[in-house]
Amino acid sequence: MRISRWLMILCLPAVAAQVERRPNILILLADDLGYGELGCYGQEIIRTPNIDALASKGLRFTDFYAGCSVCSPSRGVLMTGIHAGHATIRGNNGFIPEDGTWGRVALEKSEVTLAEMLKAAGYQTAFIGKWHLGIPTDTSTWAQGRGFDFAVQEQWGPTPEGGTFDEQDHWFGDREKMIHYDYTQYDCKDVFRTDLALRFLDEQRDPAKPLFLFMSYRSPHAHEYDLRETERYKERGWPEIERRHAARITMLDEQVQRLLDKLEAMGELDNTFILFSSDNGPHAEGPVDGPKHDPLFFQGSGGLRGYKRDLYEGGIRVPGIVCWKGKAKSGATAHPATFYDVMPTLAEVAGIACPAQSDGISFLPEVLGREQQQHEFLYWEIMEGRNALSFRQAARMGDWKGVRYGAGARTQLFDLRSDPYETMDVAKAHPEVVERIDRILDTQSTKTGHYPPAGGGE
Ligand SMILES: [Ca+2]
Repeated sequence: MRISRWLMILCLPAVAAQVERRPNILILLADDLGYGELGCYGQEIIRTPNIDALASKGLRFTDFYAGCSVCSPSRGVLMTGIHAGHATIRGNNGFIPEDGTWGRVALEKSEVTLAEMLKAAGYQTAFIGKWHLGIPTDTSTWAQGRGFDFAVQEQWGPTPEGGTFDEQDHWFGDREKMIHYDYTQYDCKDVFRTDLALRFLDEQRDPAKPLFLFMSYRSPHAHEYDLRETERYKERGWPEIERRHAARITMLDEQVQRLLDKLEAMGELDNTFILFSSDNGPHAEGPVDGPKHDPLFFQGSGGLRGYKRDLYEGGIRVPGIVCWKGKAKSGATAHPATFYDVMPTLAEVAGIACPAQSDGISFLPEVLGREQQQHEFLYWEIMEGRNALSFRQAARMGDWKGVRYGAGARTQLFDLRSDPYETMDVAKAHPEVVERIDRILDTQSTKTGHYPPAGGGE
């Protein structure tokens, strides 16, 4: 009797703590990784066994979409749950009316970030890697200023002191400490970032709180020119830029596993909701004066039309893998979901209300095998240049996909069910569908001085 009472006293608080403890949340975001660049999405050359294994244990979305087709706006949509037509950031650079120039635009302080939402719910929040949502000269717009307790951020552009940030430098918090990334010390930048994550978990993890960790990787973006690694795929005899491209993806795959192994060793993995994705489709870029990566070399878009900056499927449809041990169903789903669904999804995972700003619908029911609410439509837009032709819009409504290239341009229409590669514009045959899509495209883009739809600013 005495022993059992002692056992009860010993066990009860632990059980209660387990029940109360919200799940950890881990976002793994690749940079410019195409729909077809993982084995689990049909890639036959580049090896990604660890991410493939993750997908086999969880749910693989076949129709998962980034927030936009280029870095900043896509990441802004992910971080705020607001679609690109309502978002503050709609291109990597925006028009700055105050001085008539084009430059970086930061998330508005009125827009709640994922980190702010989860921090308010008691999470320890951590960010490592590429932020791309702030103004270089204003650290209040950096990750540390937007809800992350711990942040190490790669930064480039002008410094407040009138200099230029070295893109290899990674800054802790509010510029209180800098670590220079030296490629001769690591096989690639994502190894360095994973080392930072493991050190954070060893030294600064607060076990009393659930964890939100956002790993914002570099691979396979073209801007990592210098690479110590020289061995992977050497025997294939490919052009060096293609060998490096494949090697970076395989190394990213290895780094994901290192992090998962660490979380498992800490006993944190089982109660972790994991989302793996990419911020946009594959690129066709390389060093300024060097050869460019050919996205067809490995069929990076998986055959989908278009690449980074396109609003055809190849620019926006990306890998989307969710794993949550014992909870997420396994297999594949064709439920169309997108970056602005992530905020309501994570709010539901954490058991909290989603900020009203979000345009998204939680896809957690789909992950858990329950009845899933569908979108009436999905919407994207991008303003990457400085004239009306640079303004692009797209909407998906069921299997219909409408695309407009240029402000005021005619809407192209594709039937994704019969034509997933968007080869046949069937707008003329379906004027009633075009009319419905046009209504979406005409109403979903709110006005913003940073991205005037008719261009201008020059
Ligand atoms: Ca990107």
